[in-house]
Amino acid sequence: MSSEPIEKHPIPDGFANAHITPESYRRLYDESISDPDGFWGREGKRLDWITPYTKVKNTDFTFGDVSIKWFEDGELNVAANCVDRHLATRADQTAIIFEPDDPKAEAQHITYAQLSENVNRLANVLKDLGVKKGDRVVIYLPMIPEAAYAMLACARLGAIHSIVFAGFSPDALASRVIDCGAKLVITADTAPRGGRRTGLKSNADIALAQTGPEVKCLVVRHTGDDVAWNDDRDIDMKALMAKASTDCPPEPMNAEDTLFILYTSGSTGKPKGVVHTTGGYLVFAAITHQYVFDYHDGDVFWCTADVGWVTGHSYIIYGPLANGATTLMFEGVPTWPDAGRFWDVCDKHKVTQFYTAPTAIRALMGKGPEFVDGHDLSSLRLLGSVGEPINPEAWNWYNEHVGKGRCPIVDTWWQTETGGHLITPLPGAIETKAGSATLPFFGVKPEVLEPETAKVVAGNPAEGVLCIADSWPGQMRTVWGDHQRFMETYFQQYPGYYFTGDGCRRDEDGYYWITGRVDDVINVSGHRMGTAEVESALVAHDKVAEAAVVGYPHSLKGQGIYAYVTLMNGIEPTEELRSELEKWVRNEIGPIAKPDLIQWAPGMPKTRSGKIMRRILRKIAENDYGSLGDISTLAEPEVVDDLIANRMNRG
Ligand code: 6R9
Repeated sequence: MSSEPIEKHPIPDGFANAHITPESYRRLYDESISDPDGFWGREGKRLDWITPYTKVKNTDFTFGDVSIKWFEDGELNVAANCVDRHLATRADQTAIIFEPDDPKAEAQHITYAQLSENVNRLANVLKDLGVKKGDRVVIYLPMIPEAAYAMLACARLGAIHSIVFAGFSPDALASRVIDCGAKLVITADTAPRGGRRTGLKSNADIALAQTGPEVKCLVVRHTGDDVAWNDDRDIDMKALMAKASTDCPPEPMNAEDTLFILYTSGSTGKPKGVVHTTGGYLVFAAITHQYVFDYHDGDVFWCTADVGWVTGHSYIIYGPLANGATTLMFEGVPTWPDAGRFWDVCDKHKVTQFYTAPTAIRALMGKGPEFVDGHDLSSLRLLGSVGEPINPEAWNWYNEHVGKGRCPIVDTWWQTETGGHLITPLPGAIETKAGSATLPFFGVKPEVLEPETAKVVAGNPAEGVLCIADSWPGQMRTVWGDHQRFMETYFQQYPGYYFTGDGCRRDEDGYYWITGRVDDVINVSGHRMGTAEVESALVAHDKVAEAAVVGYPHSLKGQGIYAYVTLMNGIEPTEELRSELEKWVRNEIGPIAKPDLIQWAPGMPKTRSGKIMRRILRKIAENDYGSLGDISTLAEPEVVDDLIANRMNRG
């Protein structure tokens, strides 16, 4: 553990009137832990309830009996909370600013009245297609306003949406459609990004050929590009919306009815469908959006994530819209037409809070300060970071060049499973340190445990695995269709706790520093990837006998994907085969899963019982082969010499 004192950045002057101050943080945090019913019973009232709840928290982390319920006898509708209830006071306020990929195309300002009209029309379209409460709808769309309409239209009807990131392959799309039993896929003709176009409809065609004819396809004609059309299955969304009524009554939903499923990678098996429900999730998304970003009326909030990830769900759509905010949706990429695009957009729309990922910051940092330094950026009050630990160089660059030293940086640690921020600075209450997620949000009780003994490490400093001792309203409720897997993944290893999968240390001031995953999950440009997923894609190739995948430090992506591949007998390792395998993984999963380095491994380091020793593979991939530790238990220790001699990362 480093013993150098790390400089604390004080609360900036402009935050004296923040929603949460140092004093109220302490007081409310203590209350939220000692009296969760009192704290959340009050906070739940930030939403409009059709039937008010009388119970607040009813949760059990006991392995075998895990059950998580919040506000369980209340009824509400998420779309009514994100749209209808703002109409009396905000009908003409912009709800969504849409900034298209092409900087020359005009931005759209969609008011709450227009949002309401579009959501109601689309809900009626879905209803006419037979979508009812509890049905699943898969959304495979680019970052366009229709993605927001589709999410909210599902919520209005009580249908469960599952968004599949538009960068995923047809196979990945098909397996999710099948796993959740969706009856409808919503997609678009093509998706422009960085001046290039991806054929989403053509991907959906390949996926739907695998799912059976009962799944219909609703298509947004977004670019107008020509696409294949199957009259029995494909439906033009905008044409039907134009004819649909603008009035579709919201379905009353129980607080514990499922709002959405979002697939995420774990250390084993196929991605799992993380289930979030209606009441607790929305309360948590709304309160964190308001307090962590210190959102005030009139602010323009921009989260650069994609709606295909949880960050897009909670902080582009649900949190901001529940709060009646103005939220910006950006279709493009940070580096096109040049590395100044983010800052052009900030200046153009007078963005006040800007929330992005360290991987984007590092990429822009690498292009040089000239792309940011010429920009005004005086509208910015706060910066945010999410997705992976932010290294101090990136933090300092973000602070100096983007925030001009005036803006607090909120480094928000959370997960798909947590629904919203769990450990994060509150800008008016908590001083920051570069690289630390700082302190827990209200209602969150982190504990550091010894990985081997599961004992709580008391006092500061502490180092170990990060667990959470009690439930918070935004917590995932189950894995879709597999409650057993939910319990085994999160509640078995450390009994009585939610296990996050992350390692961490807590410093002398009680600040948390997330050190990264302790399981076989790697974090590539802020995207979660199970090494097992990439391995199973590789071994599905007929020339591959065995594959082992690990992460290694990558200067832009945080972690890169390093694959060790053993070929079938008699197959020659060639450069052509290497690129064929790269392409193969892209097609099986998506571009984000493409291995950065593939090493031909005539043999894998295995124990005598046949288990691959990943610890050794990780060390070699990290170019840290001097400290391999004990390899005497290996079946064939000599394979290690070959792997070291032919290692791919010599950086
Ligand atoms: C929101 C999101 C979750 C994993 C998580 C952790 C890493 C996210 C972080 C962070 C350090 C932060 N992570 N935010 N690590 N500091 N501020 O990213 O969800 O895609 O499920 O990833 O990302 O390892 O366990 P998700």
